[in-house]
Amino acid sequence: MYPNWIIQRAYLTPLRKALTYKEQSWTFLELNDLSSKRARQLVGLGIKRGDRIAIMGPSKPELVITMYACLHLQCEMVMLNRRLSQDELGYQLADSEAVAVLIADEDVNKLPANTAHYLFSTIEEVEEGAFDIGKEWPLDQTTTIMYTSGTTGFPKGVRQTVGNHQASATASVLNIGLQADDVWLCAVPLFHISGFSILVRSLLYGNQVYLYDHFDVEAITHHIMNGEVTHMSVVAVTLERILHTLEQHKAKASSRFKLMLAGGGPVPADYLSRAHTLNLAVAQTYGMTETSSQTATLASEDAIRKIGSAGKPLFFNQIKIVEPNAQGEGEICIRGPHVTPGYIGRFAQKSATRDGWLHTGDIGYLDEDGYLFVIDRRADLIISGGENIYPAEIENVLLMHPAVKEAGVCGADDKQWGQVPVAFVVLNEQVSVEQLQAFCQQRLAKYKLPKEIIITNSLPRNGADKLLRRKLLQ
Ligand code: S0N
Ligand code: AMP
Ligand code: MG
Ligand code: MG
Repeated sequence: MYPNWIIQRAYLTPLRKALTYKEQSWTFLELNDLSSKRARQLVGLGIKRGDRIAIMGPSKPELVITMYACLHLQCEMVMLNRRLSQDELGYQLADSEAVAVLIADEDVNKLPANTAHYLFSTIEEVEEGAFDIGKEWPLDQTTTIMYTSGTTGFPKGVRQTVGNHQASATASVLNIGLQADDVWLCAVPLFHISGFSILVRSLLYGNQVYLYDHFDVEAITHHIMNGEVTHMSVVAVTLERILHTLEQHKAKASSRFKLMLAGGGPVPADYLSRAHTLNLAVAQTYGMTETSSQTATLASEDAIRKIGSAGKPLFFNQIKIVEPNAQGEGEICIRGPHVTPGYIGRFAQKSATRDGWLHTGDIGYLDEDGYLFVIDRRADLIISGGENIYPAEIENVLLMHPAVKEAGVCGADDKQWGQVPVAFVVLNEQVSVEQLQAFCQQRLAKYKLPKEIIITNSLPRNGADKLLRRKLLQ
């Protein structure tokens, strides 16, 4: 058993700043008090220890307090992505069988019609129920469930346990180091592991989180220039926005700023060289939902010497390349205490690992010094601004339209988002591209909408009739 992170942190460093949002800050003691009260209010609503609860809201203190309340109740939190369509959210709510949905007032219209829910503003007014907050947690307790799309187009709910998060945060600090006055700027969504792992690190390390509910590039770049924050997590698109803003201001990163963790997809080498010129330390990292954030991270001193690499595994983690070709390139497999024990819902029976190894489907190699290079992503995965899109998700929707006989989707390079999806369809009756777009709009998150839908006579297939997505754009 391990101590309840929130209680333990409030005991160890009660008066340290834990969270800053806009002009306001909270200490660890205050967050513990507020979240304990919120936990008892949830009990007042009938929520019980261990219940599976879905949560959605923008990255504001209310969301952090609600999440910490659920941690106190040892609930399994299903983290809903605010960008999803009602259909997509409906799928996750049904698949997860969450017994309650807790939602920020401003997000309530995103829920499918007739979804029972509790508004944050309602919960705040509820009378507290009696509840003994658990002081200890077992390692195998599921804390968070994050949906990540799959090759079939049906998203899988990934379990992340107390043990997964603790191992991830511990391995991160063994690699990056820590000082008491470090401040991690969080402008990645808390519903992704990129964001939630920042909260976990804060609780385990006792450092402050500077929270943003949207990507305010001017304000964020000024914190980096002034050294008001020391760490930050970014994806390629947000890294580029910061580089561009620093360049515009003819400014450099403060020497007090220590490290930017850049992940969620490949980072163009050009960004890394520009960062170097701007005095901005960037560590490329390879991480995923199934591994509760980083598996490998490149030390910033190697950023230029090993440009393009995602680094070496963190201390507890192992990486092996399976079935390598003559160049040593093969499937990246991962083992470690940060790897998920498995999925929920329709994929509950699917094992996440084989002989203890997570087969990622990503292709890469380890160079002669043991540095990981990721060269290709699993199952034609498209990454747009750090959000994953599986071609099958879009193809499945297009195929639901009666006029569509065949559909194929692939990623096209895009200046703004890195990649965007493009669709090719073969029709069996007349339909306009606009009608197909409207059909998709009702069913898919905005970032998944094909930038273009191209009507064609046939799709490229191999001898076994398998769609060759990579040939679509040729
Ligand atoms: C890039 C972001 C910030 C863009 O959001 P922005 O600028 O605030 O846009 P909005 O105002 O919300 O919307 C404006 C228009 O743009 C469209 N849009 C928004 N986002 C996207 C997108 N990604 N792709 C395409 N279009 C997008 C909107 O639809 C809207 O359109 P219109 O105008 O038509 O209405 C935002 O997307 C963002 O925050 N992205 C990052 C998400 C993220 O964190 N991904 C990582 C997920 N992976 C992991 O968590 C595992 C890896 C990991 O753990 C990690 C990753 C990074 C760093 C560290 C780690 C770690 O290991 O710890
Ligand atoms: P997710 O499960 O949404 O977090 O997505 C994880 C996936 O993002 C990985 O399986 C990779 O395909 C991709 N990815 C993450 N980090 C990198 C990286 N450094 N380089 C290339 N692809 C990455
Ligand atoms: Mg994902
Ligand atoms: Mg915005």
